[in-house]
Formats: sequence, C-alpha cells, structure tokens
Amino acid sequence: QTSDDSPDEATLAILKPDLLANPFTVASILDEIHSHNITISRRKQVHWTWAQAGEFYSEHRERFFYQRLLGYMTSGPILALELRAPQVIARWRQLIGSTHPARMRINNPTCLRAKWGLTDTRNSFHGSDSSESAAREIAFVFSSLKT
Ligand code: RTP
Ligand code: MG
Repeated sequence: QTSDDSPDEATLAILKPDLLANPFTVASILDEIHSHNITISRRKQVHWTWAQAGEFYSEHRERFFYQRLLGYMTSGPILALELRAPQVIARWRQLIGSTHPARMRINNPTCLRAKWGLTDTRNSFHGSDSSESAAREIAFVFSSLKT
C-alpha cells in the first residue's frame, strides 16, 4: 500500500519451473506484482542442480514430499525475484496463498496459487516465510559463489 510508510523489507519469490514454460504467464505475473506496488529489485533465472535444490529445501529433508519436490524444482529453470516493499514478506505470501492450490481454489480463488498452481507439490510459487529465511534464501540465490 502506498500509505504504508514502514521501511522496505526484502523477500525471495520464486516462479517455479511449470510457470517458466510459458513466457506470457511469467509476464502477466510480473505485471501483477508491479500492480501491488512491489519492486523487483533483482531477478535471476537459474536451473538448479539436485544438490542446489536439496540445499535450498534442506529443512524438508525428512518429509515425504522431499524427493518429488527436488524432482519438480530441477525439472527446468526457475525465476528467482528479490521483492522490495513495506511488509513484503507477509504480503507476498498473502498474494500467493497457502501451499495447496486445490484448497485455494475454494477458499482464496484470487490468489496466485489458485490461479496457476497444479498440485500440492507443483504449486508454482515460493515465498520466504520470515526475515531470517528471506536473508538466507536471497544470499543463497544471488551470491555469485553459489551458482
Ligand atoms: P509454508 O512454508 O507456509 O508451509 O508454505 P510453503 O509453500 O513454503 O510450503 P512448505 O511446507 O514450506 O513446503 C515447501 C514446498 O514443498 C512442496 N510441498 N509439497 N504435500 C505435498 O505434496 C507438499 N507439501 C509441500 C511445495 O512445493 C511447497 O511450496
Ligand atoms: Mg515454506
């Protein structure tokens, strides 16, 4: 919101591989981000190796969906975006909606995962869940040593 005068914060957004298959989809999502007065301060398209995806999602190592998550995230390039705006960590997570696209189509049909998400794992978007995660994830993606 333009009326929010709290300082900008940064978050990491990821457009996952299914979205990158269609450049028109990517363009429309970037337009939607800008329409919410969120600045894209850095962007990087990368095709993660299994090891890179594994490190990014290492907190989920023991979960049943970990292998298929890495399979999905390494299936093609992703577009990582550093977003800047007041309260952008929470605002971006609100814009994408929660993890499960099928539930979002019922409960929050205007969110991005309701519009574009495919399945619980192939849910098309990532958003950092805290300022600590945002700092770690932004460094992971944009540090030239890592990619
Ligand atoms: P949150 O942190 O609020 O739970 O949301 P998230 O979308 O980041 O989901 P998270 O639980 O952190 O999981 C990370 C990614 O793993 C995939 N996933 N698949 N039941 C499943 O098949 C499942 N659950 C999670 C999604 O790609 C999710 O974004
Ligand atoms: Mg998460």
